[in-house]
Amino acid sequence: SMLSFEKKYRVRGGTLLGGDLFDFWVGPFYVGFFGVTTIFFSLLGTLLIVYGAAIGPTWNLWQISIAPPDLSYGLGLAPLAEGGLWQIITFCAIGAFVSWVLRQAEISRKLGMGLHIPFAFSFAVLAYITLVVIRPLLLGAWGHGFPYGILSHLDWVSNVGYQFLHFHYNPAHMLAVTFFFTTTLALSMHGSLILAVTNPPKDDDVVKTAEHENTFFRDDIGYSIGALGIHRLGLFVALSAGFWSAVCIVISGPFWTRGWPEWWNWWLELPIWN
Ligand code: BCL
Ligand code: UQ2
Repeated sequence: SMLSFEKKYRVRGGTLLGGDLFDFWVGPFYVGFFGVTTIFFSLLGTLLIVYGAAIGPTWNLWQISIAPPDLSYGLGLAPLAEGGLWQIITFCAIGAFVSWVLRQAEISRKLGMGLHIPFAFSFAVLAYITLVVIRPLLLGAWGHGFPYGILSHLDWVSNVGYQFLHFHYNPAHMLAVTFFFTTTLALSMHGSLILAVTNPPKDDDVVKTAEHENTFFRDDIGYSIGALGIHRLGLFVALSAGFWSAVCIVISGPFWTRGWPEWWNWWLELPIWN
C-alpha cells in the first residue's frame, strides 16, 4: 500500500524527456521515458545473451561466454557470431545503464532531492564504459573489451593482469583496492554503530541518541566524524574506489605497456640518489 507522503509526491513534473507522456506509475514503479528505455535495452540485451548462448557450445551456466570480436576486426563491426553479438549487447548494456542514471535523476527531481544517487551510480557506469569502450577505442580494437561470461571474464582479468606481470604494482590499482577496503571499514563501523544504538532488545524502546554515537568514538579513538560526516566520507571512499578502478585499467596499455613493477623505476632513477 501507498504511504501518505508517497501520494503527496506522486505529482506531474520533473521529467527530463518525454514531458507528461510517460509521467505515470505502474504499481509501485515510476515509469517515465527512461523507464521505457531501460526495459527496452535490458530486455533486448538479455534476449541477445540467450541467443548467443543458444548458438554457442554449451548451456553450462558457468561456461557460457559471449566474446568480443577478434582483434583483427579493429574498431569495425563484426558478424553476429564473431563478436557482433557482443557489440550489440554492449550497446544495449550502456543504453540500459545510462537510462537507469537518468531515471534516477528524474525521480530525484520529482522529489526535489539532490542528485547524489544518479551521480554515485554514474561512477559504476563510467567504470564499465571504460572497460568496454574507452580502453578498446584507445587500443584500437573492440577485441580489448572483456567477454560476457561468469568464468570467462575472470580469465580475462587474470590474463590482462599478467600481461603487466604483476598488477598489484599498478599505482592506481593500489589506490582503488585501498578505497574498496576502506569502504568496508567505514560501512562496518557505521552499520555496527547504528545497530548498537537503535536495535534495542525485544519490547524495549530506542533510547540512545546521536550523543551516544559521538561519545562512543570520542572515548574509543578521541574523534567522532559525526552523523553527516560519516555519510560524506562513505560516499567519497566508495566513489573513489570506482574512479581509481577505471583509471587503473585505462592506463594499462594506452599509457603503460611494460610490466607494472618496472613503472616504479622512476623512484630508483631520482637524481637525489646520485
Ligand atoms: Mg584487480 C580490476 C581489486 C588482484 C587484475 N581489481 C579491479 C577492480 C578492483 C580490483 C579495484 C575491480 C572493481 C571495479 O572495477 O569496479 N584486484 C583487486 C583486489 C585484488 C586484485 C582487491 C587482490 O588481490 C586482493 N587484479 C588482481 C590481480 C590481477 C588483477 C593481481 C590479476 C592477476 N584487476 C585486474 C584487472 C582489472 C582489475 C585486469 C580490471 O579491469 C578491474 C578494473 O579496475 O576495472 C575497472 C567497478 C565496477 C564495475 C565495472 C561494475 C559496473 C556495474 C554496472 C554499471 C551495472 C551492472 C548492473 C547489473 C548487470 C544488473 C544486475 C541486476 C540485478 C537484478 C540486481
Ligand atoms: C562517527 C559517527 C557516525 C558513524 C561513525 C563514526 C557520530 C553515526 C562510524 C566514526 C568514524 C570515524 C572516526 C571516521 C573513520 C575514518 C575512516 C577513514 C574509516 O563518528 O558520528 O555517525 O557512523
